Amino acid sequence: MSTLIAEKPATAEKPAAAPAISIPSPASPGLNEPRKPLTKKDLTADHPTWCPGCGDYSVLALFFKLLEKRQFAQENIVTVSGIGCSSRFPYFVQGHGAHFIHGRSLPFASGVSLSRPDLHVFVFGGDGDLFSIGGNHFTHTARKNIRLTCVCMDNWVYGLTKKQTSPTSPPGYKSKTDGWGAVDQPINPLKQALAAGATFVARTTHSNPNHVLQTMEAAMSHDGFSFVECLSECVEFYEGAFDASNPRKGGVFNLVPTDHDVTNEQAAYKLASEPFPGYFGLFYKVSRPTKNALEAKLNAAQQEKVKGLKDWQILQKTLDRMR
Ligand SMILES: Cc1ncc(C[n+]2csc(CCOP(=O)(O)OP(=O)(O)O)c2C)c(N)n1
Ligand code: SF4
Ligand SMILES: [Mg+2]
Repeated sequence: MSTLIAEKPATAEKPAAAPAISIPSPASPGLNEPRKPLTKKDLTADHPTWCPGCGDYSVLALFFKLLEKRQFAQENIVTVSGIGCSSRFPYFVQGHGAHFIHGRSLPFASGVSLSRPDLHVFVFGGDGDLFSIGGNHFTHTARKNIRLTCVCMDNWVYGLTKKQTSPTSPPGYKSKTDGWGAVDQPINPLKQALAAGATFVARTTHSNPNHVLQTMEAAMSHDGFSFVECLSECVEFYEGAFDASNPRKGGVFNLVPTDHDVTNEQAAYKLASEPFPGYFGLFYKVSRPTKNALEAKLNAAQQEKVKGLKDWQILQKTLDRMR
């Protein structure tokens, strides 16, 4: 007899209360059944709301491809962002996520990374979000070598707020904030990451899908703060910005030379200084203890000291020390 069909009691007694634990329906897999492979369909949340032709679509599609390829447990994926067109990213991913305050994605993501070593933490953000209002947070997350992957979807403009000069806009770019053309020296995200102490620094472009996939995969496999600058064209407010890097538009796509030593910081800095379109690929990768590992060690040592004590006893010990 099926336990899923409620039977009428023979007597006038009240029917038994429903069990507190829900019984899985025949369609849902049991705990011991193998999981179905993760697909793009499982990972897709909302329909993206970017303008048709926006480079951000490629980045999202390739992120899905990466997750499908690596077959992470869906509940272990976290995407975090600030504010901007690119920062809408977490809305479109069916996993854990936060669309946080403008410029503050990295501190939020750092907390997640430090407290939950079982999660894969990805930050997606724009050039404005990560290098303007969030510039200070970028520096400190990089120097602390917090284990997460940060992808800057660089379009050289504030897209969401409709065409203001961003920290990466080139001199001469005419925007609503620089009607006569931008005059300020732009930030070079790669040099910024290197100088701050990032342990993985790479560059790619939305117009080369295989390269984006390879770069994101290498970044997420790195044990530390991995930074990827991904050119992502804003077709609405900066059309053609990256044509010089796209062979389909008459440009050139130069890979980082094969003899480049990725552990040589000065060499990486020099390569990153090349004028646009510059190089694409891995500029820098070194191994340095993460804050995650260092802090976990400290925590373990402290916990050892108070082993077996009740919370109030730990508190009492602390208060006694303060006397
Ligand atoms: C504290 C605060 N200041 C300003 C804004 C307005 N604002 C929203 S997004 C944005 C810039 C977005 O540019 P970017 O990070 O490059 O993202 P894009 O839209 O280009 O992808 C600004 C200035 C805000 N939301 N919050
Ligand atoms: S405004 Fe630009 S960055 Fe924003 S969705 Fe449209 S094309 Fe993309
Ligand atoms: Mg931008």
